[in-house]
Amino acid sequence: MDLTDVRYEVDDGLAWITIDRPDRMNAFRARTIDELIHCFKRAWASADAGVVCLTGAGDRAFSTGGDQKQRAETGDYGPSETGLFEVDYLHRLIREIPKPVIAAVDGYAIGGGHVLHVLCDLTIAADTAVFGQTGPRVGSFDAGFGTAYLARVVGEKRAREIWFLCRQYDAHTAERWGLVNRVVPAAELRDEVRRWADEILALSPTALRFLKQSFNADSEHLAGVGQLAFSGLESFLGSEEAEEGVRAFAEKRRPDFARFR
Ligand code: S0N
Repeated sequence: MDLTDVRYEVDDGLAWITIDRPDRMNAFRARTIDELIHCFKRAWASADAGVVCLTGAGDRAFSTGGDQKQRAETGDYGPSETGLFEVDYLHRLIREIPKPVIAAVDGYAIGGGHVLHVLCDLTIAADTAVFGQTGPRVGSFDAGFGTAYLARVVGEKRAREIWFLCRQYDAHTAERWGLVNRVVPAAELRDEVRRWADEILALSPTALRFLKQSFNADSEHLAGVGQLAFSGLESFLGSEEAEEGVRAFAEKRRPDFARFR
């Protein structure tokens, strides 16, 4: 597959998967999701890769979720290989790849980008990282792993706060809440990931595979909730209410949802 939106490199056992759309703050379109799926499968199949790191190009964003400019232009996330927008499949793949996945977050992990880091096994953040969900502001939601699994990570009250207020949280708050494993100065992010990967690479891959699958089994039913939520989202996205969120973002104004109460 020709990669335009994502970079894939393997360095001494560590596969770096980098969302490479810095001009869109590493927001993803349908093609980006196709490429991410391809790269995760490649890392899964590769005996050269024992650990995967998902990150974003540049220092402004890990990922800011679905590409809202694309959505404003075409009403969807653009063309994909199959015609499907397979973000829910990508979520499953990050969980199912039987190798530890580390998110390296510099800058914004927002919206669907935040969900991606939450689903990674571990998160290492730069001290400049910013976390949050925006769905209810831009007319979308991710009510599968994005809500219920998040609540397992940070607790119900905090997960509901994150979604119901759409605030942004700094890296130290995220660390205190258990949303990230470690915060380091931005310049040290890649070296820190390398150190964690090297520790993992010294361990039994089969034991790690069983452990990851065991952790997953306990929350696997959330995949069904996710499917239900994506069906709901598909119906919601064409609505006037969702459109108001997209238009407001494109027009750089606050959305007015009052008439939909
Ligand atoms: C990240 C934010 C907070 C940064 O704010 P800041 O620093 O003030 O910079 P801006 O001037 O706002 O941004 C700089 C430039 O980058 C562009 N940009 C930023 N984010 C996006 C984006 N997501 N898509 C496209 N462009 C983006 C800005 O437009 C700006 O460009 P210029 O310079 O040309 O004006 C702030 O930018 C922000 O809040 N961004 C939006 C974050 C957001 O709402 N993301 C989407 C949330 N929803 C999802 O991710 C859900 C997607 C999904 O999972 C899904 C799955 C299945 C089916 C449907 C969906 C769905 O929900 O649609």
